[in-house]
Amino acid sequence: MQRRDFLKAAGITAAGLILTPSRPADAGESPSTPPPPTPKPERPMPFTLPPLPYDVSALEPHLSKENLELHHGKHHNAYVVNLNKFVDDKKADGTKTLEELILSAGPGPVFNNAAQIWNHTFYWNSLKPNGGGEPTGELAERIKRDFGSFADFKKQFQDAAVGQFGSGWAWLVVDAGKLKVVKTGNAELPLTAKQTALLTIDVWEHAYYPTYKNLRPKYVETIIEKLLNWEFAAANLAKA
Ligand code: MN3
Repeated sequence: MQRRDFLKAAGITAAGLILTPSRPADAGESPSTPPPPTPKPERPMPFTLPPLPYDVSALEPHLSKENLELHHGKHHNAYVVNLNKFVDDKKADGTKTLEELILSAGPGPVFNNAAQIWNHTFYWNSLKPNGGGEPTGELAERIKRDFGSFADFKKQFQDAAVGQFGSGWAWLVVDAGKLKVVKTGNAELPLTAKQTALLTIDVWEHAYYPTYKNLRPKYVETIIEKLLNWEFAAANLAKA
């Protein structure tokens, strides 16, 4: 039998040969030589931290680079690490989408971490450098129809964000065809109330303390005037 035929018959492929760990020629077989570690089977991480949609310093001076490094790199990432740990421990189903997990988990740590991943990704997209101002087109008309004026919307959004007691979120949503401002506590989100989110502001203290310390009203006003991404809101409205 030719060597090539033998390898074929034995089911050994060229790739298989390459993957076989090689040992140094002088490793010998002495009993003191530890066996090569058995590699852990590769398990893909079902949930990943989406990158920021802009540079980490792109929202300065309104939100500092340090603020975003902490908020995205530490807080948002921690929710991803936690949820993957729950999947590893068989406490969460890693084959589900984030939305499916949020809707099926029930109150508790799996819901909290899944929802916070979703909320933060939505928050980063709700902001953009040189944002703010007023929306145009369909969204502008719907705001006028459902709030009276942009100024009335702005006041409601501001009041919700400033008035949320403790940690939570302020949202512009579509609820049964009507635009509304709502606020949610902790990790709660419009999805569970069958509302479609258009924009959000994170009012957990970690969102603004590095830049604004305790001045939540100043943070909220700055977000609305300088950073809101109305194109993102319009795209969400189109899908609602
Ligand atoms: Mn946050």
